[in-house]
Amino acid sequence: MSLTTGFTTLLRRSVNTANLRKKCTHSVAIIGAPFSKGQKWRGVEHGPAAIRNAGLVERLSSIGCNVYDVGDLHFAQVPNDKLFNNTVKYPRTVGLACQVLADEVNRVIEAGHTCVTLGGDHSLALGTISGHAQQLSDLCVIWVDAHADINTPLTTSSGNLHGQPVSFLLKELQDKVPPIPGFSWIKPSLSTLDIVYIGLRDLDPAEQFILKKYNITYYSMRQIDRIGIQKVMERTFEQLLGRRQRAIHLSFDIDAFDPSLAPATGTPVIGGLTYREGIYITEEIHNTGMLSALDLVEVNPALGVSSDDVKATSSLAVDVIASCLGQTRECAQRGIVELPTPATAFVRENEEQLRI
Ligand SMILES: [Mn+2]
Repeated sequence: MSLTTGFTTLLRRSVNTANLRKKCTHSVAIIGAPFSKGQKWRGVEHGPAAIRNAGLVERLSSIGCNVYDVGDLHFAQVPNDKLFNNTVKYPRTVGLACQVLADEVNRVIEAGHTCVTLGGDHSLALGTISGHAQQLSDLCVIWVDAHADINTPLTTSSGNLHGQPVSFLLKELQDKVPPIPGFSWIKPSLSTLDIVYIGLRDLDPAEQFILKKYNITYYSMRQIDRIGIQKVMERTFEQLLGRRQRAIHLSFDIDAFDPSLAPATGTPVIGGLTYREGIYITEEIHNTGMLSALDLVEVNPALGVSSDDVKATSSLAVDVIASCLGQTRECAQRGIVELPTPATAFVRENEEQLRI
């Protein structure tokens, strides 16, 4: 272990201790963001309902969270929303939805909740991260995804904005991002050192160029195979939290998982995270005590082949969120303070029956 790693571990331990009490009274706000215009498939707007139906609120309550479900936001479709540059689809509609969402996230964070946003497609992260940064400008981002979602409006081949949100957020990229209708309200809030990708395995050529040229840290599936998820998380925290403790924004695309685990999603890519790798990531993020907002996006109940596919994908989403918020595979020791003994367990009536 290097000196820096040792120091980081020490720092993280002290934060954990400081947050132990906070965990018991953890307040979590859930925002439903039923939005689909950042990509081509219908159905992803039903993601929030699918995740709620898989028992999200009950699960979070059962692990000790105080849950405030603010319900689903309403997103208007802007009329005559023409292509930008003959390529980028629904710019005004996506821009407006993200603005509405940013305001809500801002409000929820200001009120002191941990903010959970249920997507919806990944273009929404532009709104959640912007809104989060309006309250906590020093935040960092962990982006768990099969894709980097970092095309610019000038490099995208599909024109879908769910493949572009990161390019709008990075300060260093702004001379490459044209002003597009619907997005004038956005202030880029991140530097390239403030974001780490995990799970990548399907990158466009321009995205590869951007990651390399701007020296953005990413742990691809190959890298996870090479060094293991434990090292990946250690290095991630060393980069993002090693110098100072600050809020984490986790943007989790369900397609980071292998499609065998999360089949109901729009852009599945074979060779993704195992269940254990995904849950390890979220457990470690919880253990930092610094998670302030998380997005769970791209669950599309219309795309499962069977209802089992949809159930598997939605309950995986619930597991990810719960594990971000304290559900653990370790002994949690909740509720029970003492084991029952025969003396305390039997009521008098039973005792009498035993005598007979
Ligand atoms: Mn994504």
